[in-house]
Amino acid sequence: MDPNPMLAAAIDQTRARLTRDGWCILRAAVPAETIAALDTDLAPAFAETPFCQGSFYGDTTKRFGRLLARSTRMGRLVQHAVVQGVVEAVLAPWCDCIQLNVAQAIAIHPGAPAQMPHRDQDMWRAPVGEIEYLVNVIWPLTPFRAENGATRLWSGTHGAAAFDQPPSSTGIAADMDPGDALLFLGSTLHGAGANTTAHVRRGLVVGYSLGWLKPYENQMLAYPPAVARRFAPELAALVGYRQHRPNLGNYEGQCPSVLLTGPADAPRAAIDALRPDQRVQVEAFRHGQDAASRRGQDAP
Ligand SMILES: O=C(O)CCC(=O)C(=O)O
Ligand SMILES: [Fe+2]
Repeated sequence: MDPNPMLAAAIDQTRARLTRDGWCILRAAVPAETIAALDTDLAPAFAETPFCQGSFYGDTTKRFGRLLARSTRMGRLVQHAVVQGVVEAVLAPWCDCIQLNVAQAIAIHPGAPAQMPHRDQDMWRAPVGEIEYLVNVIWPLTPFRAENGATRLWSGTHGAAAFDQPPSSTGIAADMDPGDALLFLGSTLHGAGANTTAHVRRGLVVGYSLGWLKPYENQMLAYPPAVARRFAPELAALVGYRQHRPNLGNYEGQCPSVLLTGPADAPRAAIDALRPDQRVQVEAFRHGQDAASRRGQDAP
């Protein structure tokens, strides 16, 4: 039996909504006070970060990454049990393990026009309409309303619908309060809305992708060993201190988490990190070789 049937049910229901519509909102996923404290931690970064440049990001918006290095409260969002369970369930068909793709803060300032509708997984030039590469989660730091630039989404535009004509509607604004979480697939059409109010809309995007992809945010530079050493082991694994079997992302042939506990320059043996099916295949081949060499020795 599942050790936590309530959690399993929440994951299942959320996954079903997400894969049906391409997005869904998890209401009151964390206490509003947790988000308020996080917003306070990030206030200096919001103040000192210059405006973005370029028409995709938008020059009336601000963004900064490395959120796990900026606030210890961030781990709680990144490792939210329902969110992580949903993401793993959605992406499991195409990878051995997931990874953190991004943890970025976004401010949409007064007067910002709507962002171009887009699919986040188009950042990878890879087959379209067959695979989900990414699940994104937006955590509002301020209320998200249609007027202040709440993320807009187009239901049913995910998966193979990528080949359909772009919708003519304006989409749906994700009306949310701090503590809520918006989940959407990497294939779902969406974009930040226009901010027609006098107040800044602030939010966080936490994205997870297939573990074998090049992540949007360079996780090893964002969280070098000296920083990742402070993380829970599972969080360090999520930012890349683990191998994606077989052997991907190794350090000197070993799990890169060796850098969290030992010296970087120690001599190391390369050690197989294979999926169970590959291990069986390799061992069968090896046994075949051993049997052949024994027959060779027995021969007169
Ligand atoms: O801030 C938002 O509401 C969405 C931003 C977004 O989709 C992006 O920058 O890729
Ligand atoms: Fe996006």
